[in-house]
Amino acid sequence: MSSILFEIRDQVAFITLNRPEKMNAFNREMALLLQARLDECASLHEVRAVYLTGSGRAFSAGQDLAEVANPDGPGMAKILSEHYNPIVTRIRNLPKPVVAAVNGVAAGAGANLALCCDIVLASKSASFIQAFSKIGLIPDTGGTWFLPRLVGWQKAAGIAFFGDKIAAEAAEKMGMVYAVYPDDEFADATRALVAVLAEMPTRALALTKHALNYSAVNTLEAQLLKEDELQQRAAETKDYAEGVNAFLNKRAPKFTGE
Ligand code: LHQ
Repeated sequence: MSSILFEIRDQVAFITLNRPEKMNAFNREMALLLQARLDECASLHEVRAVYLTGSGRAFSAGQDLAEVANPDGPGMAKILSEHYNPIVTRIRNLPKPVVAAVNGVAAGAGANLALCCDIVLASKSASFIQAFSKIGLIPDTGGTWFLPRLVGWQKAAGIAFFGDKIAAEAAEKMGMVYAVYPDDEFADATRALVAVLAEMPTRALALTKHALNYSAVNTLEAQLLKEDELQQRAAETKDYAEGVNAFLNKRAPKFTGE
């Protein structure tokens, strides 16, 4: 069985981290497979949203620590530059919404993989652990970039230093998570939400994502200019024409992602 499951259904690419006996911890094979699947998501026109989840009771426990301990394993610098960093940049640059459906514990690089997605949804029993400090490491996989932006500097420092388990509802209150669902409703509710995203004006969502990426580093003046440029591009899409036409004719729009 592959360590990454991949299925396209109703314009959504469903990606499942699939090493349940290891809490979906990442080894090299799984990281490279995830990169390849994200590339497919970017290139396939039929994919208009991505849904990332874990199989079994975890989302992901981060790096497979047995692989790091193995003297024949890939080594620290290689692991970050070849495994995780390319995953984060692929997700942030993917011109489609990426939903992290955090079905259980998300620890270490697994937590920060979730946090780099566009929308983070969690089941009530899910949790987030910046496990790094417990083993003498620093938050990686973009954690030191995303965490302070999501929860503010003070909470980010506390979460990173103490490495405490943050329950889904607390994570939602802090701004790490968009919504939390009861465990027995989680799969249906999150699939319904990604289905909505897949029928939205994909180009506009991609341009919104692009603008949000810039907002994290831009001045207000530069961001206003960026909005001018991106809004012009949005206005040139078929979906914009369809949206306005549908509104004026008092009918539901039918967006195609063009
Ligand atoms: C695991 C793991 C795991 C291997 C559970 N590896 N087997 C980047 C670059 C280079 C180097 C290092 O790291 C990084 C980034 C990182 O991600 S560093 C952080 C790595 N992750 C952690 O430190 C988390 C370690 N895991 C845990 O703290 C717990 O397992 C959690 C809280 C995730 C779950 O706890 P439990 O629900 O009590 O489950 P468990 O501990 O019993 O785990 C179940 C099995 O999964 C167990 O195997 P076993 O054969 O005994 O049943 C664990 O050994 C295995 N597992 N995480 N990261």
